[in-house]
Amino acid sequence: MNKARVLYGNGNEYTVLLDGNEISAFLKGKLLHTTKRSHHPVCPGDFVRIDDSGSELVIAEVLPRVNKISRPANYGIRKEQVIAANIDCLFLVTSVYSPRLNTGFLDRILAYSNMQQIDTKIIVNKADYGTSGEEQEYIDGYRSVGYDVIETSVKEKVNIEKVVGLTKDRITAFVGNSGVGKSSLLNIIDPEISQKVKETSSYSLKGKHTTKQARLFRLMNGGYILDTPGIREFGMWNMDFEELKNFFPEIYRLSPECRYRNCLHTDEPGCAVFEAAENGDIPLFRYENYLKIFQTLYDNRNIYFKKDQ
Ligand SMILES: Nc1nc2c(ncn2[C@@H]2O[C@H](COP(=O)(O)OP(=O)(O)OP(=O)(O)O)[C@@H](O)[C@H]2O)c(=O)[nH]1
Ligand SMILES: [Mg+2]
Ligand SMILES: [Zn+2]
Repeated sequence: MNKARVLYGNGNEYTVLLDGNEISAFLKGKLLHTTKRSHHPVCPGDFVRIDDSGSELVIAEVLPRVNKISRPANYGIRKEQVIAANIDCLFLVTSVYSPRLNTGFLDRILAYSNMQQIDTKIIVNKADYGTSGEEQEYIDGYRSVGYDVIETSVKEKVNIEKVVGLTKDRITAFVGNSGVGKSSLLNIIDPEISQKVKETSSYSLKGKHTTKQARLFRLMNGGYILDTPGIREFGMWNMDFEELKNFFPEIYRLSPECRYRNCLHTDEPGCAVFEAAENGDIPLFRYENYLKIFQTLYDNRNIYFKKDQ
């Protein structure tokens, strides 16, 4: 049996890369049935074993995932929908205008990708609109805690070369709200795939071109890019509220200075994180988002988090 990589799927037919060729393979039998808590047993980025003994190629086995990007399935919140797997790098794409930068959303994904140990960079697109004082404060805040923030403009071709350079020889997923410019970036990075990008899009009611399916594209530079549909909500699949503190780098770093070793940095006395946020030593917006996400995780602790996974 041969090992292949899944580029994208359509019903039970998947396009996989086998020995450098894009071919169709089918999902059948046991694997086709949705597992108890997971929706979509196979996703872009998966490594699979192909059974070529029959008249058509069959996906016989999905190999263990190094990491995954998932969210609760839209229907039935208790099910996990895996969007992509085995990602080397995540580009969290946002824009300064239409839609505006939403730090609550960014911080959920940043914590999640940190938990999955995926190298993550922030792209602030549509820089041609200009950055307001408030947005600049957010950008500076992310840089101060250690994130790479790249400001781009597809319209004015700003920093596109830099983004292309970062995609070389690796698998990069573009994730973010609808309309921030994920597909536009992909188009300008590699014009040859622009037609394929259109194939995975449809017109929404508002007359906008919008990606409806996650798909991996092979680039000329040897890298792969995963275009994903805009994410409106990002559930923190399988995250424990008590662990959240480990996924905010600046909070994690300050934790040893708190009075209590198991401080959750919510309202404990002698909390170094609270103090740092109040003094402006760490960005206040990040700490406020931490508290909000903590509350959500706590309220949903029996839905999102199961120790058995
Ligand atoms: N001014 C400006 N507009 C941009 C820029 N990048 C993209 N746009 C526009 O923003 C709109 C949305 O771009 P898309 O690339 O479709 O956004 P997306 O993130 O792929 O959206 P979904 O597929 O719905 O998730 C389009 O009208 C683009 O022309 C930019 O750098 N500057
Ligand atoms: Mg798109
Ligand atoms: Zn604390």
